[in-house]
Amino acid sequence: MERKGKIAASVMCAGFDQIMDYVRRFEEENIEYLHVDVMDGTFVPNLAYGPDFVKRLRSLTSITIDCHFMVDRAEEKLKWFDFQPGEQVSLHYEGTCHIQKCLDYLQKKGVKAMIAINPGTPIQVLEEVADYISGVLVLNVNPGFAGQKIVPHTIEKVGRVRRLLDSLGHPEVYIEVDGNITVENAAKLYAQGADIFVAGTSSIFREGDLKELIAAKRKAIGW
Ligand code: S6P
Ligand code: MG
Repeated sequence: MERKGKIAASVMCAGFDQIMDYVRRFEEENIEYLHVDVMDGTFVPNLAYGPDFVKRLRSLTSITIDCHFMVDRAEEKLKWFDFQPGEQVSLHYEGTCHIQKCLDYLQKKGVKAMIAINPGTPIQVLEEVADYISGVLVLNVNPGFAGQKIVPHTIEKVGRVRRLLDSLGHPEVYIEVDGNITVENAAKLYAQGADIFVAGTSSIFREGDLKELIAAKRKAIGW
């Protein structure tokens, strides 16, 4: 069966004065998701987008929001955001001791709840939450910043995650990959079973024609 990977364009990689120009281009190119990194300065050593930004962005585009929640105590901060049915939100396993409760809260709102795992986090943690998720976000870098190099073992880790989910009876749970997803890494991760590919400075926010950069990325992921 033909499997076409989807692209989640990372908003943090657009200069703040260029975000909406990029969003319009992404609409023309049918980019599937806008990846919005939320960082609280404690879970990761960086600060980024809050509830007002996400709300405004949602009102300005029809592209689905894909929110990557890199925060401590997600159980409190989640409630600050008015996530909508159909949107995608990934929560770090390492960021809350109430992961099942948070995922369940999102799923009950009709939000596609995802669990995110850092490069050093064992995949076995997925076993206890596989019934409460739509997807898994596998971090290919330690989160916090754009422009980092991939942690090598995270490529084959994606294959292990795919096989684990299948063995748990969840072939429908999809896998997103984030961090240094170059065209070359995208092809390798696609072969391991990844479904959604975050696009940042390594692929589309760089010198060159945006249409061509997107086409090259699509080609690597089954288009
Ligand atoms: C990193 C963040 C990512 C980046 C993205 C940047 O903490 O979660 O979503 O925005 O990885 O892409 P690149 O190609 O610069 O690594
Ligand atoms: Mg991210």
